[in-house]
Amino acid sequence: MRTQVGIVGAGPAGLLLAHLLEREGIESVVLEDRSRRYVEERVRAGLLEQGTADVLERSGVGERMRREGLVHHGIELRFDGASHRIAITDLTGRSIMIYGQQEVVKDLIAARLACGGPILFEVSDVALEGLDAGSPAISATQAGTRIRIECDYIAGCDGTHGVCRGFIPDGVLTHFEREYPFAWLGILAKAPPVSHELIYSRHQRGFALYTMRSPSLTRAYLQCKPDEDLAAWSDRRIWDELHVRLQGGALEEGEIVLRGVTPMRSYVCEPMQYGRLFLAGDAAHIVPPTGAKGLNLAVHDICVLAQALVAAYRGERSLLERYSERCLRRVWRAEHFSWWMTSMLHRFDGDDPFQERLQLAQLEYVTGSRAAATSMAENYAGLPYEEHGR
Ligand code: FAS
Ligand code: PHB
Repeated sequence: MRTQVGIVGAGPAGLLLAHLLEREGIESVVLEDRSRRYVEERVRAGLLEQGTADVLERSGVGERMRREGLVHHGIELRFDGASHRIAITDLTGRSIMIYGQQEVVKDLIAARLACGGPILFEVSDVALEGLDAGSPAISATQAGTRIRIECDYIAGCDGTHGVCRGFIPDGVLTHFEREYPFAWLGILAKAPPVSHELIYSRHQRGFALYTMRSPSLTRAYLQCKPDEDLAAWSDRRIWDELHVRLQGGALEEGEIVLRGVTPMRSYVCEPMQYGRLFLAGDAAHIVPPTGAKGLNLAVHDICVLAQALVAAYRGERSLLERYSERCLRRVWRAEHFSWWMTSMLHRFDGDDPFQERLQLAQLEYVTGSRAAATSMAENYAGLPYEEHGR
């Protein structure tokens, strides 16, 4: 087989890249090791920055998001038994969109199949070659048959556990990493959200986040141990802990239809490219979900990569050469913001009263100073995309 751009991974990054390239008349093939059903039902992110919502809308896959998504103009911070609103839209003129990642994936797959674009699901043993020889190719096995796809460029959009990064020779990449001594126990429940805005709560017993997916689906997270035993958490215990950590206010309970533990980690690899291979999204960087930046960073990478590939096919290669540099500025801004939110709102092991005072001082400042609240709000809603005129 031959195509222009070979894309590994049918997550939001890979699918959006195929979509944006298709709109510019550039062919691609997407390879995914899971089934279509699996990727369309996988529950992950739920908060879209203004910039992400604009990209989906401008590129023609935002109609259902606009219809079913929830536009929010603020969030609540709770600590010391009190609640404080951060008026994001009043402070920045920008808003956020609550719309499940799997809904974004469904919309992108539907658009892809509607234009006849190939997505090869349930492939295995993906291998890359010719990255620095100018003749890249992807080989994989599908339904027992080994296939080889020659292309001009390869996009590694295969997430944190993907294989593409591993095909970059040793010594080329620098890895920056930070592990956190806690994780998130996340639930999805058939319960109408009681708050019309997200609630981030710092509590003696640990962090809690109250969010949603729709007017009938609540999503919530509790800080837990990295090796937390889910079996030790009955529905009763989860709701009781949420009541306590959300520090008052009504809470509608309902059937918990999904639960899982999400590790908390910060990771960046530099550079995000090698020869004809370009890494995007979680394949190149991970943020703890406290700042809701994972999906949004992936979308920004893809906007930079799509623009650079389009320019390269028109003979202008400098954007492609600067792909990494152009992404990493926003990546590190989001890494800092996600680390800052995580450090301000979580309970760290050991009894460290000085750390606790620092957290409370930070929360007092960000909820008491317009300048500090504005800084938080603009990072949270997402800084405007630079340079590409979007
Ligand atoms: P993805 O991981 O989404 O997609 C990569 C794709 O590549 C997957 O479909 C995978 O199956 C496929 N793949 C992997 N290896 C392959 C191989 N060898 N061959 C072929 N295909 C392969 N972010 C937020 O902002 N807010 C959140 O609330 C939030 N919650 C999260 C919860 C969880 C449990 C996790 C893991 C992440 C969460 N994130 C959240 C981060 C998440 O949204 C990611 O940032 C986002 O999925 C990144 O998108 P992609 O880079 O496309 O990677
Ligand atoms: C979510 O809705 O899943 C969500 C929202 C905000 C976050 C993390 C997760 O910071």
